[in-house]
Order: sequence, then structure tokens, then C-alpha cells
Amino acid sequence: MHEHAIHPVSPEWAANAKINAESYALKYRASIDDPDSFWLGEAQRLDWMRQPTKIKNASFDPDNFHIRWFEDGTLNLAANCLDRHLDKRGQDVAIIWEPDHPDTPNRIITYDQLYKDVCRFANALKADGVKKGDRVTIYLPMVPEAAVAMLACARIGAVHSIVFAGFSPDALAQRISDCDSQIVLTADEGLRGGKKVPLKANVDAACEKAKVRTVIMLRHTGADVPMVEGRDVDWHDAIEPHNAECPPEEMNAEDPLFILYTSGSTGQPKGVLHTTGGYAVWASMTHEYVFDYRPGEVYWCAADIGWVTGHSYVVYGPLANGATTLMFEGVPNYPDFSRFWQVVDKYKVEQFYTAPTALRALMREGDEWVQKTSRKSLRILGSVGEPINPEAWDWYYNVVGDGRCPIADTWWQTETGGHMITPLAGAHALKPGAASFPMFGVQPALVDPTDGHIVEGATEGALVILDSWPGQMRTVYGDHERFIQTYFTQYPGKYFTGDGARRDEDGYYWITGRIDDVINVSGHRMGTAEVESALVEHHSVAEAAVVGMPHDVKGQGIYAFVTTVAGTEDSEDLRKELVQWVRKEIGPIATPDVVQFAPGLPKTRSGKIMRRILRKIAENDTGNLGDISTLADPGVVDDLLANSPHAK
Ligand code: 6R9
Repeated sequence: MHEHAIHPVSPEWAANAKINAESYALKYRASIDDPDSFWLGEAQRLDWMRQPTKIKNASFDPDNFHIRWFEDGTLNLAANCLDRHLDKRGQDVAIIWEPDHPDTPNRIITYDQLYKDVCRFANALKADGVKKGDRVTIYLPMVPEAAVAMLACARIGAVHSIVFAGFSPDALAQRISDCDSQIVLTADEGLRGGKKVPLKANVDAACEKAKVRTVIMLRHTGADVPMVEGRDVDWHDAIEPHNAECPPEEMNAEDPLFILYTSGSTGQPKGVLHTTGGYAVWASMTHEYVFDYRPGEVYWCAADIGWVTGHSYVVYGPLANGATTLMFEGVPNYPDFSRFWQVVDKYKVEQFYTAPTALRALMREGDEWVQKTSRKSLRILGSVGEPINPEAWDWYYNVVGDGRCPIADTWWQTETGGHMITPLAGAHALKPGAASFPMFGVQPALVDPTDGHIVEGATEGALVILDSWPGQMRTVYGDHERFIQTYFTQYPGKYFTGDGARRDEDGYYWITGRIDDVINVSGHRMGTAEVESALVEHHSVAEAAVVGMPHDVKGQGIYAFVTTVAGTEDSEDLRKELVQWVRKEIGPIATPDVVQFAPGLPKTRSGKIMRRILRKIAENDTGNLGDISTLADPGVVDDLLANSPHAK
């Protein structure tokens, strides 16, 4: 397929890694043949209040659908991330916080300190009336208090719902209302790449649409922001009256831990719900094995806590393992393009984990930015969020890692809770661009999308997972039917990922990307339906169809076809206005790259938009549009082609 070198497992990794080729094979077999013993064993990485005796109880069979793991066990995840480390590691660093600008003082937080901060904040939440099972919306920037807030919720059994701090007031309001959360945790402002983000103002605007009892606001930049009497509380005033003793709530393994909204192929974002025990085992196990993590090492996942990667690999996985986790407020290109590597050197980071889009953006700027830093501390590199193109992989490996550090290209999803398919550095030869092999307990398969039958051997197909794994989501919050409908009906009895994949002659999996109406912009999921519904909210828009287009840095860009209402002039000003409109409605990550005015969209006689054609136009692959004879009006295609920016 390509000429990129294959990198065999190095002798050092084979000899020293937590998992080598032999133990991978043995453990993988055991995890499938005898899941109960395997997972009871892995569950011992946690402290349980009551040990589980029932381990796996799950079936994807439509007539008997259920997913339960460790169902009679009880535990508290915050206690697992904090209390149990205090004896041995109280003075060890839990969180290193590196601010947006290198001249701003950093923060170093020990496990002792983090424990106290979490207990105090947990008491503040309780004092506000938050109880076990209540939803708490978190709209915070990348500051340690975000982790404190998550762990405080987990400690008292409240269910957190983090909304990425780049989302608009509307998007926030919708997520607050959907899970009926009465309380929002935020900051005055966020700070990214020197730019301020008006978080509190966004919360105020969201509160006009969503009913909220309390807003707790952290002073971060010190901006002068209005406080609403009776609703808004200063973070420090909230914790002031409370002490640092807060007994952890005893949670059932299947009690909810968090909700995280994610985009799907239809409708509004869905609230992915994760429960406590299985998720905790999964996050901890994958963090340890995939990053070969050993206590004392400084580990850095550069993802934002607003995404699932931040949940599992900035907070829960590393802290459950007693790790030192680095939390970075900034961006890769500020103040300059060396920022990532300077931070690596500053703290002697051993494991570094980021998204291909960041790598591609840095790669364009030239190798000097990397080469003027040492990076000697790095042992292993990780990639997540989208397929990594072999060119970016090679750059990551050769330039960033100086050809010394294996790359874990981790394929997984918000829904899966943690890594699903990834090479393990001590076990697998690396092929640039291949997500490679399944994690323990994961049974991937490829199916033929036309009839759903499983295809074997070296081939391509829709990626499904055949049986449950502990970190799997349990439901769509408030809509269990939608959960089943979205993931288990396309190929009954199997979990459908939404991704396509190829398996090569050596059994490596290569993820080819989404095959549903989800696009992946800079590693962030966007439903085309969401962007379309934002567009049609505009008074000049009659109809809109959105597809992905190839983009050098972002992986995919957003290409919108817009039909305006009769009598509207399709002007350049309107085009700009629509771009701004979508930014405002959803957030900057949804900014359309192209808006093409179209007097008509290609529809079948039954009125379905033929996205296949729009995708080809967006990809500028118009040589073969396929059969367009079933279109109600094949003539619209000529207009679309003539007016595509590619044609100009
Ligand atoms: C963790 C995360 C999930 C979608 C997923 C797939 C894409 C993620 C990938 C990858 C190829 C990888 N994806 N990791 N594609 N190789 N290593 O990103 O979760 O935001 O839910 O996105 O991202 O398309 O289906 P989420």
C-alpha cells in the first residue's frame, strides 16, 4: 500500500515493557476465552468497597440486550484516584499545571493537596444541595479546578457533564437542559493562545435559555464580570466555609459517573453515559499498558478535558494509576511553534499524547522548532482523534521522537471510554498509520456494509465490535432507545462504530474514517446534521446540506451547500454572515470552510439528498459522479459543478 518503513519492536522495549508479544497474546486470549477471570484480575487494580463477584453480564442480542460489569461491586472513583495514594504517594505530584503563557507561574499539586481541594469542593457542592445522581455541568478551561470539579462530583456521586469551553451559549444551554442540570461550574474567562474566552458571559447567555439554580465561578483571568444575585457564587466563597473531610459515597459499579455530549449522524448531540466500575478499570488499564506507565514518570496528554480523551487520559486513567499528569492550558503554536517541546523539556515528560491535526500544523512550520529542543526524556508518543496519515506519523517518529520512541496510534471513541485498537510498544511492530491490534477484551470485526455479513482475512469493511468491554457506554442519557437504535440496529447483535476499516495480511487494522454522516474536524466530531440545522436557523437559508472535504491540517473541513430563500441575493456578504452565524450558533470548531450557494440540491424522487454527489464535489473528485439518473432533477448537478470553488 505504501512505502513507509515498518518498525520492529526494539530489543529494549521487548525486554522491559509491561506487555510484550508473548504476554499480549496470552492476555488477549484469556480476556476472550475466560472474561470473568481476566476482568476480576484486572479489577484488582482498583480499591473496591465491596468486591464484585459478578463480573461480565452483557449481551448485544436484540432480544436480550443488556450491559453490566462488576454489577455487585461498589467503589468510589475519586477515592481510587486520591485517598488510596495518600499513604505512599501523598507528597508525589498529581497534577502539573502549565499555563497558556510560559511566563505565568505554573502550579504543582501533590496528591495530598489535590485530595484536600477535592474534599472541600465536594463539600461545597453538597452545601449547595447537590446529591448523588444529580447532574453538574462543567464549563471550565484547562485549569486544575476542572479536575477538582470532576473528582468532587465523583466523590459525592454526582454525574458530571463537561461542555467544551469553546462551545457557544446555545450549545451550552442545550446540553444543560438535556440532562436537566441545576448547577454550572465555570470561570470568569478562559485563556488560549493569548486570547480570552468569555466563559462567564457565555454562561449568562445560556442561562437565559436553560434553568439553572447555581453558577459557581472561578476567578482565573481576574476579568470584571457581573454576578447575578442569588445565583452566582465565587468559587473561593463556595469552598471557604468547608473543611477537607468528605467521605466518599459508596457507588455501585453500574452507577453513572459522567455524561459527555458527542455528535452523531442525526439530530442533536447525544449524552453518552458512562458508569463507574467498568469505566474505571478500562481507563486505568489502558493508561498503564498503552503508555507503559510507571509511577514517578511525568505523563502528558495534551487533550482538553472537554473531550473524552481529557476525561480518560488527563484525569481518571492517570490519577487512578497514581501518575503525575500534566495539564496544559495553552496551544501548540503560542508563543511559538516550539511550545509543546519546550514543555516536554521543562518537566522531562516521558509519555506524550496528542492529535494528528496538531502534528500536521506543526510539521508545516519546519523541523527547526522541534530540533532546537532536547526531548530526550520522551519514551513513547501517542496519537488520537483521527486517522494519522503516514507522513505525519513519520514526522512524529523521526523528528519529534528522534527515531527512538514508539508511537501508539490509539483508535477509540467517546462511546468506548478508552483505547480499543492500538499497537503496544513492547508487543507489536509499528506500521505508520495503522491502529493495529485490539486491546484486551475487544473483539473487532469487519462487515460488508451492503448485507452486514462478517468478512474475514485481508479486506475492508464497516468496523464493528462483537461483544461488550468494561469501558463501554451504557446508554444515551434519557433516551435508551436512541442508544440501541444508533449502535446496535444497523448490524443486529453487533456494536457499530460508524468507522470504516481495513485489515491487512498481517491482521493489522487501519481505520479509514467515518462512514456515517459525522465529520472529523481537527479531531473533533461534528455531525453534519448539526451544522445544517444551525444554517437553516438563519432567515435567509431555505435548505442546507453539509459534507466533509479533505483539509491539509484539519484532516477534514466543513463544506456547506446552501439554498437561500427566494428573493435573497447570494452575495459575498451573506456568505461571510453565514460562516459567522454557524460559529456563533455552535462554536468556532464548526466554522464552515466553504459555503457554496446552490439553487437546488441533488435529491432523489423521494426527496433524499444524495450526499454521495455532494461529497464528490467537495472532494473535487468529479470525474465519476456515479449514477445520477435517479435524481429528481439531474440538471442541478451541472450548476453545482459550475459553481464549485474548485471549478474557479
Ligand atoms: C477518542 C476520540 C471518535 C472518532 C472515531 C474515529 C476517530 C479517533 C482515531 C480515529 C483513526 C485513530 N478516531 N481516534 N480514527 N485513528 N487513532 O477521538 O473520540 O471524539 O468520540 O471521536 O474519531 O472516526 O469514530 P471521539
